[in-house]
Amino acid sequence: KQTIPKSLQDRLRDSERITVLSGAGISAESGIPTFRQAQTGLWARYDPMRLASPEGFAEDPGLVWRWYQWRRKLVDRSEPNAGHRALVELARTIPELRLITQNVDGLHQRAGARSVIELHGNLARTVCSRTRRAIDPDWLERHAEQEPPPSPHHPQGLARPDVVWFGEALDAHTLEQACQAASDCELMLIVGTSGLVHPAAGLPRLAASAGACLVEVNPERTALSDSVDWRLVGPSAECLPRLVE
Ligand code: BJW
Repeated sequence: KQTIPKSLQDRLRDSERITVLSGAGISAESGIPTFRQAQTGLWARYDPMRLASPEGFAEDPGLVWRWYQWRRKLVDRSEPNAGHRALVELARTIPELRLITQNVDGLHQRAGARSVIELHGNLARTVCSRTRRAIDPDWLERHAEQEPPPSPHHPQGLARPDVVWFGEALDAHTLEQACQAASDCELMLIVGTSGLVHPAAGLPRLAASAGACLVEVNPERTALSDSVDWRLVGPSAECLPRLVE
C-alpha cells in the first residue's frame, strides 16, 4: 500500500479551503459500475449515444427509461462506502470543504455530505422532457405501466431522469458554483474520474491556474494525471480513509 507522503499530509492540514471533484470511481466500491472501464464499465456494454443523449431518447424512449430504472434500482440497493464517509470526516476538520460530483447516485449525500454540487443531475429525480419541471413520484407510480410515463406538464412531454446527457448544457447556476469552488480553493482532490468529460474535466485546470495544488486519487492513470502535484494510486475507499486519519 502506498503511504501518504508527509508533504501532502502537511499541505492538507494547512489548507483552509479544499474542493473535491468526484467521479464514478468513488462509487465503484459501492457496487455501482463506472462508465469507461474496459471490462466492467457501462459504456463497454451499452452505447452512450443510444442511452445518454437526447437523440437516443427521441429514438427509443422506452429503452432509455428502462435502462435508467435498472440503474435507479442498483443505486437504491447500494450503500455509501468508506471513501464517501472519509470525505464527510474531512469536511469536519477543514474550515471550507466543497464537494463537486459528476455522479448522479446521491451516495455522497447518503454518507452525510451537505450541499453537494451535482454537475450531472441526480437519478432520483424525474422531470418532463419538454419543460424540465419536476414530476411528482405519485404521478409516476400511477402511470408506471407506461415506459416512460407521460408528463403531467406538457401534452407531448415524457418523464425522463433529471440528468445531463451528452450535448446537453449543464445547469448554468450549478456550473457557476462549481467554477467558483474550483477557482477559490487551495487544494483540489480529484477522485475517481477519468477526466475526459467536459466541462467537468476543465475544473482542475481552473483550480491550478488559480494557484491550487492538485491531488488525484485513482488506481489508474487518467487524462489529468500529468497535471497533478500528488497521485494516490489505489481505490478511493482505501486511499481516502488513510488520507484523513
Ligand atoms: C476508481 C475506482 C476506485 C475505478 N476508486 N477510482 C470539450 C472537449 C471535447 C468534448 C467536449 C468539450 N466540451 C463539451 C464536449 C462534449 C461532451 C464531452 O465532454 N465529450 C467527451 C466525452 C469527448 N460534453 C457534453 O456533451 C456536456 N455538455 C456540454 O458540454 O454542453 C454544451 C452545451 C452548451 C450549450 C447548449 C447545449 C450544449 C455534457 C456531459 C454530460 C455527461 N453525462 C454523463 C451521463 C450522466 C447521466 C448518467 O449517469 O447516465 O455523465 S456521461 C458519464 O461521464 C457521466 C459521468 O458523470 C461522466 C464522467 O465520467 P467519470 O465519472 O469520469 O467516469 P469514468 O468511467 O469515465 O471514469 C471512472 C474513473 O474511476 C476511472 O479513471 C477509473 O480508473 C476510476 N476508478 N475504480 C477510485 N475504486
